[in-house]
Amino acid sequence: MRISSLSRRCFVKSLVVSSTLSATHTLSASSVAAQVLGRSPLKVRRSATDPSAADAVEMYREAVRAMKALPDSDIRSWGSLSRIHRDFCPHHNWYFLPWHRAYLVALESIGAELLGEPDFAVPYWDWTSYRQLPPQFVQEQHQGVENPLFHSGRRMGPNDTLTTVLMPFGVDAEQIFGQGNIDDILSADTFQLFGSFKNAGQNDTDPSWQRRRGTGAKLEREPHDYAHGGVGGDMGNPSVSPNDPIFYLHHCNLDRLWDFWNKAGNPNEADVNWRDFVFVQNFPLADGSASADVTVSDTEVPENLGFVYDTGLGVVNIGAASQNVLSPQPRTLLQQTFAQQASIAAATDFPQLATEEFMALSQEVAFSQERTQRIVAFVNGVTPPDELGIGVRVFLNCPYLTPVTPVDDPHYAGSFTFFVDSEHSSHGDLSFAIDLTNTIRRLALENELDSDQFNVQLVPLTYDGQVYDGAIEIGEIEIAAI
Ligand SMILES: [Cu+2]
Repeated sequence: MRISSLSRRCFVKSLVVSSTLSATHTLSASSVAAQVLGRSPLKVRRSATDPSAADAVEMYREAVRAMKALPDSDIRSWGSLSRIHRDFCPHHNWYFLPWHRAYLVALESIGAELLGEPDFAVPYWDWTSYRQLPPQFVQEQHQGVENPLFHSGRRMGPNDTLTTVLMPFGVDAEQIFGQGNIDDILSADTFQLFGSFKNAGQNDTDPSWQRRRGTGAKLEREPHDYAHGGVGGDMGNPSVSPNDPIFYLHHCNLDRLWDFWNKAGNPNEADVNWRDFVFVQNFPLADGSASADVTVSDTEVPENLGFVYDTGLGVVNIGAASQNVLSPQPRTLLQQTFAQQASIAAATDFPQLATEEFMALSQEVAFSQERTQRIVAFVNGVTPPDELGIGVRVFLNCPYLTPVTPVDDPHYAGSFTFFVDSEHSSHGDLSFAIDLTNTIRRLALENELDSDQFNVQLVPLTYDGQVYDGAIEIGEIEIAAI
């Protein structure tokens, strides 16, 4: 395992305690680094459901117990850590992955400190291979005392799987968490298509952009959002989701997929407004003395943060990012804006005429071997429903669509749900990116693609599989080659 000493130095340099702290609270760069970077050899994050990693789950159980035992005023306590997410978490924008990686590293450093176990590493919940909660999380008691990994109020009971909790919701868990969908997510060729899109208006690194909505890409929109809703209870609500100890294992698996995607040769975002962005004093240091700044580009390489995944050993090569600047392309090709927001009910059609040129381009993209472009539908300006537990299936050009058309229909393109609460969204600020490329290819092969229009169709459903008849407002639908 080689670690680039250069990147390590860069990380050390930029992870500084805010200068607003008094001198007595200022830590030297090297001690901050020692706390956050861990030590050599690197910690290994292992699968919580791998029987040989049972000790990792036991260590996590003890770390959670220790954090729950701290007074709430300690910035490392379980409640304080959860409130960091409530107060700072970015969702549905391009800081989603780096912010949650830094959050996991902070938790890991605190756990290592509290346990006196430098090897402490957060395990991950690989929902692709194991659709139940890991067994250590479902019993109220453990060895005669309260189990710190249990959390009351979950929708998902001890015998449930993501399949059984999502099926009534009209969602096929295999379509969301199955290897086929994960492979499709991993085949994204730009960072934003993989890890969610920036707010289109962002033109600097002002800290206010951290919480401004961009557009959720498939990784966030499907496995991320649906596991939150599927586990349910606090997990379904971004203000309190980290109260449930499964939260960190869920995010650890998303982080593992990001690492895997990078190690497969995909570079991160080259834009300086991503790379140079600073999460200001978001993350507590292991000794609880202060909270540190973290710069996005310093989160890119797990090895520099002191950990590796058991599935992704190897040296990452993402230095190419700066050479691989993607020229910003004009995105809008087909755009439909609704003067009054359109409200969806049952199965609602949004047909748009397309030029011959655009139809030709979309087929070229769909059949290209290189996959350097995608045809993506952006569903923008969405106001979520008042209730939790609503999802929307997206279909393309289906002539016989009804609310019960299944997701294995060739016209199906993807799903989105609402991991939001009133504190985390305002009117019309949600946006979802649905990759249409595979659906277009399928329909073209079966001669089911209309020659002059794309009809994006939205089907809202409730958790008990009924057509949702409340309002979900849509501001705009844009179809673009990106
Ligand atoms: Cu999350």
